[in-house]
Amino acid sequence: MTNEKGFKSFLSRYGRVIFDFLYFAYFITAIMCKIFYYQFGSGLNEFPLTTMLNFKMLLASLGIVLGIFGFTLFIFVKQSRFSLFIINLLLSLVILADVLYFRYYTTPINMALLYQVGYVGDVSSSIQSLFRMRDIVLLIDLPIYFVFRYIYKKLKFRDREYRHKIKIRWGVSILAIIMSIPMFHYSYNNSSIMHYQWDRNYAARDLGILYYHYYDMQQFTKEEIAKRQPLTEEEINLVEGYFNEKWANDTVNAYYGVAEGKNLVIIQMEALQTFLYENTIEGQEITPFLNDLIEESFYFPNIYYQVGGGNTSDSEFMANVSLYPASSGAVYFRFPQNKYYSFPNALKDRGYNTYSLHAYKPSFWNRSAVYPNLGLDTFINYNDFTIDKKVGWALGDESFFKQGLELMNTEDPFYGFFVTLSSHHPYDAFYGYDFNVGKYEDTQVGNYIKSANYVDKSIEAFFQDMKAKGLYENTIFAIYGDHAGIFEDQADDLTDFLDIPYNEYEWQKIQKIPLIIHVPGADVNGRIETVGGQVDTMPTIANLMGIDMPYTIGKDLMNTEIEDGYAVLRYSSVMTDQFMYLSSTGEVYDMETGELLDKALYEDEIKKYQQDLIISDIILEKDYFNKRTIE
Ligand code: GP9
Ligand code: MN
Repeated sequence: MTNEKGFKSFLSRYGRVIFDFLYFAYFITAIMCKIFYYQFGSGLNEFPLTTMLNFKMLLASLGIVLGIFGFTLFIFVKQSRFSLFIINLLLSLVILADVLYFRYYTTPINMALLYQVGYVGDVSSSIQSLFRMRDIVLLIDLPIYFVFRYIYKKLKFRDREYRHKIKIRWGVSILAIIMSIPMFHYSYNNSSIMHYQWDRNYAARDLGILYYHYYDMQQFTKEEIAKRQPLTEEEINLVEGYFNEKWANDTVNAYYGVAEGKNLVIIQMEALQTFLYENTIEGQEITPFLNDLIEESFYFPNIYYQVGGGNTSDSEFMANVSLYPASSGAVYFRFPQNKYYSFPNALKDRGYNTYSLHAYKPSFWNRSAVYPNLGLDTFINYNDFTIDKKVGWALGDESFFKQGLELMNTEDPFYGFFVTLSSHHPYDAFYGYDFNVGKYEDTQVGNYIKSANYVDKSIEAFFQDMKAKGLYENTIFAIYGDHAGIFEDQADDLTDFLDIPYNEYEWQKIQKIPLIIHVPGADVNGRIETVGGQVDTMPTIANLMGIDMPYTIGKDLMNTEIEDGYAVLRYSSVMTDQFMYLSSTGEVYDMETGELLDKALYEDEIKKYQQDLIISDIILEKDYFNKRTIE
């Protein structure tokens, strides 16, 4: 009797509080389980559970969950159970969307998708096919809220305990917020945040899916605000003046349309620099196939790479859009949804099917979000290939080309944008590759040379396949390297191989990538020594295909006099056939001899060329073409 009485009074005194605690514990556990399901189900985090990486991810996630819980409780202190239920529902739906999206794109959903909601109808069948029964765990706990509600009503707590309960709720909320901060900060401070600019999956892996969404929203909002700022009068005058002058000077159009109506194949080769071509080692040509091809093609030996923080993806952007990449970070992450006058879109208008092909995860460099906006309609990626022969990061280039060709519809006119991968730094995959590199055997430079030989063979096999399918004659090919492959840590071996001294001038001089444009059957070829950069590829191809692309920053190299050639690098160095201005040293060198020149004499010319960067940055950062076209 006394016991029962004691229990009753205990219940009437603390019943509500205990009830609250049970519900709060359920809420936190449920969200943590869902996060766990995402992190390990996606494979971003791997067992064993007890690694430092997993610990930091779980700690950061718990910190964030406690923070969300604390704030919700603080603000909605009177309707806390219902508010927490709504939060749980929303987070569950977001994580479910992440799970489904990840299964196809190997990345969680992101804010940039808001621009693509129109496509949801097209993908609803694939959403269904991506759903697995076990995903129910993300929603299965939701009815528990109603169970709590039912029991609460049944228990009929006495109203005089109400104030007591509110005070405790405030206390709990503040405690949760205070605890959340060091938890999150410990993990945050011990993670490599800078990696997130290359692949946001790293943000999800290191600090959990909730942090990923915060990071994504923060970046998205920043760019959205910046690009919504109205264009100033000065910016409009600058951009319009620039294009008007460019068009007025665009008077010669040699070779216009020689490849009109042909299919287009662009091969962007990973990390291959110009010095590998038309070069030998131990008496053998490094790239015998492409060396022969050069003889029957337009070959441009003086093209500098112009990539910035987006490396491969910046190179892709320049080839398809002919604008410079972003002044910092990767343009694919910073401006994925701007309005661009891209070449794939122009080709689509002319009835081409457009493909991008790359045998790596579609999330990398934000490709899956950017390609549709560039008009690259079908992205044939890692998920679509059979990884029958791995070389380095993923599928070897040889199989990549072979399978890629089969995966495209080549019955109708097509544009295939092939981005190779095997020759990726540090070339370890080529230890033991059968090609004699003499004293460079087992060095990075040696492996790099071998990788170039492998890529050469892969492209040769691809050309054979194109011929066997009867596609070769009706296709224009452009082949180029995306950026440097050997960095200054290997300067000793490389300068030894090239027999050049090691200094700023000589090093910059080899920062060139090859560009080969091959038009079968047209009997057009030649060596074009004009200095240029990656922004020039697209206008050059467009001229050959007879397509006008007025809003390009680059120039048509076929129609630029040698003395008018130049390349501005992303960090504002300038290359011409006369001089080299290096922004890192602030010096101007004679391009031929490397002698120092009087900078004052070149300042105006340098500024004139650098204007390209200023115009391109306005177009990107203000999303210029979304606001204005130029008549
Ligand atoms: C990854 C590949 C490599 O998909 O394109 O990118 P990189 O590291 O060269 O920028
Ligand atoms: Mn690359």
